Amino acid sequence: MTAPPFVGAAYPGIGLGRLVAGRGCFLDDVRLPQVLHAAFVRSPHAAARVRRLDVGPARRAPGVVGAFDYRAISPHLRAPIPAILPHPEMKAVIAPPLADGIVRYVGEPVAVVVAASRYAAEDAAEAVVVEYQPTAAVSDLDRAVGAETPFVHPEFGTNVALRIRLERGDALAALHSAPVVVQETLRMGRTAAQPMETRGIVASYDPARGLSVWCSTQHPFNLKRALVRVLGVPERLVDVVAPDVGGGFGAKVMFYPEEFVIPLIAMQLRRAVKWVEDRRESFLATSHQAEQVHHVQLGVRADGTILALVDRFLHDAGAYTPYGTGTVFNTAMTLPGPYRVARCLIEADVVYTNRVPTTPYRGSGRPQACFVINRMLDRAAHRIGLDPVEIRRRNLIPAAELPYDTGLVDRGGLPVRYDTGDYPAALERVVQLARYDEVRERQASLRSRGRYVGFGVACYVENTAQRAYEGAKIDVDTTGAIVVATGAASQGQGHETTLAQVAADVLGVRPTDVQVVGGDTKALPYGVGTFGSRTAVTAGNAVRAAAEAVRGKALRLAAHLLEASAGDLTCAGGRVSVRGAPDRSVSLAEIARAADPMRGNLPTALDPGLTATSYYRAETTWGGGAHAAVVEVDPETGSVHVLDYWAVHDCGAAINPAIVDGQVRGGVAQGIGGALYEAIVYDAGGQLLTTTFMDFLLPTAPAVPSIVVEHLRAALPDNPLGVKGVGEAGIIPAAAVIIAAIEDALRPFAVSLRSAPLGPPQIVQAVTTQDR
Ligand code: MCN
Repeated sequence: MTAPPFVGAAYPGIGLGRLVAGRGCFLDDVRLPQVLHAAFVRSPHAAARVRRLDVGPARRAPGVVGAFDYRAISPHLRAPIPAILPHPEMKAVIAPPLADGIVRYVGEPVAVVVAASRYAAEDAAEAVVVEYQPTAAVSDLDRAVGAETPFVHPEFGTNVALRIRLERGDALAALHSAPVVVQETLRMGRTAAQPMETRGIVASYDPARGLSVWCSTQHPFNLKRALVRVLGVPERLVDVVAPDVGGGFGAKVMFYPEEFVIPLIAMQLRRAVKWVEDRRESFLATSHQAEQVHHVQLGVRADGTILALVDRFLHDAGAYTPYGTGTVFNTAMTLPGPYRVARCLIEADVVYTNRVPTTPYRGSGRPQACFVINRMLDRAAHRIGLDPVEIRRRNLIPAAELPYDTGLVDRGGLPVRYDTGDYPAALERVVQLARYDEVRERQASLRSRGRYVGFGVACYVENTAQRAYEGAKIDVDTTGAIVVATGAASQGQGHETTLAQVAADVLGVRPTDVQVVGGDTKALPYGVGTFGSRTAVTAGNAVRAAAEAVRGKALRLAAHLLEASAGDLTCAGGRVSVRGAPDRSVSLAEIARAADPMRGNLPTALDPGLTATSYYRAETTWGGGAHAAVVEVDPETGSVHVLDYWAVHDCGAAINPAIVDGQVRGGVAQGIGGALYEAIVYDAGGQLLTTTFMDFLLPTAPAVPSIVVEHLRAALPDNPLGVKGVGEAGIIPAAAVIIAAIEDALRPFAVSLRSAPLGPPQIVQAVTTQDR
């Protein structure tokens, strides 16, 4: 019998396969002795002054060890919570960890109680006395910029936190003289990532060992830096670990109040403290995706060629701006998509409302941009009697024109330049896969029998790994175990497989021989985290560079041990051998032992240890592709059945095609959710009405068709692995495709669809009012 691989077998609870075997370690699995449990008191009002707050009754409740409000924690705060991507011109407000006399959204944390059990903490939280004086709330994005609106932050005298303007050429003049102009108000609503695992944090403190934090976060290294700043603890005394994270989808990127309150209380009480968000709390306290409303005009020639795009849009920040910018720039700079738009004017207002703050959600602003440009192309095509595929053909940037300068700039003021891609090839392939001609024939024949099927298509671009960096450290220990440490913790993206593959390829071992540790700040000096479809590019290339350095050192040491020249050696099967003389070889374990300066056989020119650390700083690389779908709509009930879905995408070289397929399919499923089901709804008073999965619908298995995914490998981007990101690619065009397909199905009813998500009531209304 061959020996089992090191990973997973020797160390239960780590390694590949543990998640499917139920041996993962998620946040709630982190169980520390004598841990206390926290429950937060949250605002029931969208806008109010706190007239009186008394945590005394909670302190006296059974099992309670402490109860805290802002006054109790503020003396221990050394700095405000930092923004992730601050913008110098933004009227930014980041909430303190607990409300300081004013609340600005339903769910804002006001006080916290810690007790021996979660039950005791929840009961005692109800005993906290809070008297609120409600004030007028801004619950609606459109009205937030109206004349009579109250202000979320009155000190600014406006609800507009930031206005951005991107411009190429004289778009207004071009629009004015365009023979055909289509105009629309398009909307994509608020939604929220719904990771299977909600947020949570455990902190323990010991004055000698410092602060140890486990957090269900996408950003462990940044969280460590923020904790150092906010709590004033020296860096060497703070560790953050992101254990297994059960989904993040962007919502676990930002810094949340609880992530500072819990460590602070652990330090005050010198006890371990744990808080795990429940689902209702997650709706109320975890960031949402911003609603956007676009007032857009597209001018085209009679043949459908784009002349000008003018878009003014509102982007809902919610009550605070803890993230800074990012999403709104993503929308603005990707609005032209893969189409040649010689003149455009894009203005966006980031607007405060009394709702949960918004931060990036998978796609981060690009699905909205894709929705807008593709909806407008469909409109223009319909107006001039052109096929929706044909209008795209006439406007896509040809592969020969890449790299292509869009004339726009990103949030750092740098030019937006599509590096590589073949957008027309993606469109042609998706149309071919869909058998477009047959779809039209089937549509006509079904229509004659009273069944309504429709076809939708959309093309997209995605800035991946936008000027991002990541680190990787590889250690081969004296048993031959290979550990790759990186800041890029996984939330389900399969990094343990793909990064192991990259290291294994270089080191000549099996991927199962490599253990990947993501998101442990003790393992690496400078790491970042996982977001913005960056890990393949950043961590992938950092792992490759570190593995090459380790391999180089292994060859040099082996040359010394085998008395051979390094150039004559090969690295395969976990051993370094002399080419042509396989019996003259040493294992990686033997080499690592030789690299031990105490007991080994280390030439003086080499540093000890079979280890290397590398950092990779990426240039933005642009993914892209085309998706298409066929849906059937019942005009009487408004129900939509997605019959077929095709996705053709370019992410450069795929490290692991099966994982890439999974990422694309998962993204499409989420996009179908965003098109048909998932809506965060507030009432006029700013109360959140969707706080359970009965109210907020997620797509279930029957709602997601089998999705055909094809990888298009255009020219490879300029990084050693030749990879682009793909984690968000699937979601970007999905809403544009589905809504277009519904509109196409309902063509006999002459409906114009302008928003997502669209549920049955909205579809029936569009049919019955023949909304044009
Ligand atoms: N990959 C590959 N070849 C490529 C590109 C990527 O094999 N050319 C692999 C990567 O090695 C990685 C996966 O595909 O295992 C995704 O890679 P990448 O595009 O680099 O994205 P990240 O790993 O940085 O993941 C972030 C991205 C984002 S921004 C969101 S949001 C998202 C997503 O990934 N959230 C997810 N996918 C998710 N998938 C799951 N299951 N859960 C989430 O929360």
